[in-house]
Amino acid sequence: METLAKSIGKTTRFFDPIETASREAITKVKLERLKWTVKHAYENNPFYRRTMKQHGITPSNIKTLSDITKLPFTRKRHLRENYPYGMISVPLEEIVELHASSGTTGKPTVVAYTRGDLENWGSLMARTMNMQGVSSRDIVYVALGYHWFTGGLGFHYGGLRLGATVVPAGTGYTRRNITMIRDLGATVIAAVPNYMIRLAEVAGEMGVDLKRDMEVHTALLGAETWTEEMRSRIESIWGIDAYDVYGMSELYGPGAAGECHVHDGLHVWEDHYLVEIVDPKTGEPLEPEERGVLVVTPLTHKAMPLLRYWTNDIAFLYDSTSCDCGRSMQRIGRITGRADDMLVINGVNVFPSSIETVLLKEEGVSPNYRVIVYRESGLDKLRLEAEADENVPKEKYKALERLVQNRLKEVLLMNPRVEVLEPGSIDRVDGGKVKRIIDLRK
Ligand code: DLL
Repeated sequence: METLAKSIGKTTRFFDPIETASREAITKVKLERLKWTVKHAYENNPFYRRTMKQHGITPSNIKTLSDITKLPFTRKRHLRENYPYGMISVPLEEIVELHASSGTTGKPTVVAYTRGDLENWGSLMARTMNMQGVSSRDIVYVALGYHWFTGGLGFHYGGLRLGATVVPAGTGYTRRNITMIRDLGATVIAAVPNYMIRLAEVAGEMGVDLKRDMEVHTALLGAETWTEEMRSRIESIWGIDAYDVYGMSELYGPGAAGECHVHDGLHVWEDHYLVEIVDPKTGEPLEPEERGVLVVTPLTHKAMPLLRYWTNDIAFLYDSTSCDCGRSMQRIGRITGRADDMLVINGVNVFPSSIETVLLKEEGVSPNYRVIVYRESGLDKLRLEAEADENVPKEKYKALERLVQNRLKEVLLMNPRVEVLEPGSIDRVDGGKVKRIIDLRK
């Protein structure tokens, strides 16, 4: 994995030859590794051995890639039930790093890495970042959490592997971050999309001009749902390219998939991850281009193999595996939400991302918003609260409310209440994920 293929300009430079391998070669690697993973889980993990026995399956039943559907799904609750070390499939002394989710909705989920796992993760992140135009000449400013969260260390390891200069900034201290991004001449920022907007707001307050005073050319963004409209906004405020990076702690962290410069879907690193899209209700496989739950089987995880992990993220698989960037790895559409984020409002399915798309089409409204759903006289009602941009005078708020309301009406097939608020009125977690949905019907 380590060899940097010949450099022939940004768009055709590959970190690993497998990125452009033939479909036959990719399928061969996937099948070999799938067999290894199932055997490893069966032989070294009591939870998987028990589950597979209950389903009457042994590793020898996995002969083709489609045999994977014989295996049951692994869900987050299985990780919680086996807290803290029950999913680990190597002796504890082989574990060199542990992370855990914050555990706000139950016990935390612990994820573990052997030294080999960390090397794979670093290589996959290097591959992703290289695809997104990062090189050894860059100064990568990592404005993501470094503690339990995998975001900070994921970009850190990837940057180191590329030979870039990595700044482990973390989140918080936003004014200091602006000063350091400027003074160090950082060229790449890794962050949560919303934090790029926050940084821009604070830079404005400090009189720092993002285009004149900064060297940043690229932002590597992920960890929460974001839209094309959010990308356009970030790109135009900063004058940079913004790339989508997908991952989750259970899949090492960031770096399971990412966008190339074509910005049309995210390439999945198929030699390390086998992905399926299934119906959220029945679990049956869906066709390409059909939206459903992303289910992932990591193919090289040693410390914590997972079989058919139900990510709960909603995406679709592209029909074609050819891309203008030259990579032959399959693509998924950007994540549009989590299966449990989907709101059913008077029988209509609505994702927060479709609300964001409408909202950000309007000049003057910021991406700081939240949606409150409640019930009145037996009917579902929706209130959208969104902050105005800094430069919008208060007299304009009412007109903005009407504009957004009219547009939302068409998407939601109902009449929402819209409130435009002063900048800074909605609580946010600095650099963290924002709670966009408040469902008072539950
Ligand atoms: O968020 C890892 C990560 C860090 C990915 C930085 C990308 C960049 P978790 O905290 O375990 O890990 O959260 C994983 O975040 O199941 C998705 O719901 C969401 N998510 C991650 N990347 C994206 C993305 C990290 N690019 C959960 N688009 C996942 C939309 C994303 N949602």
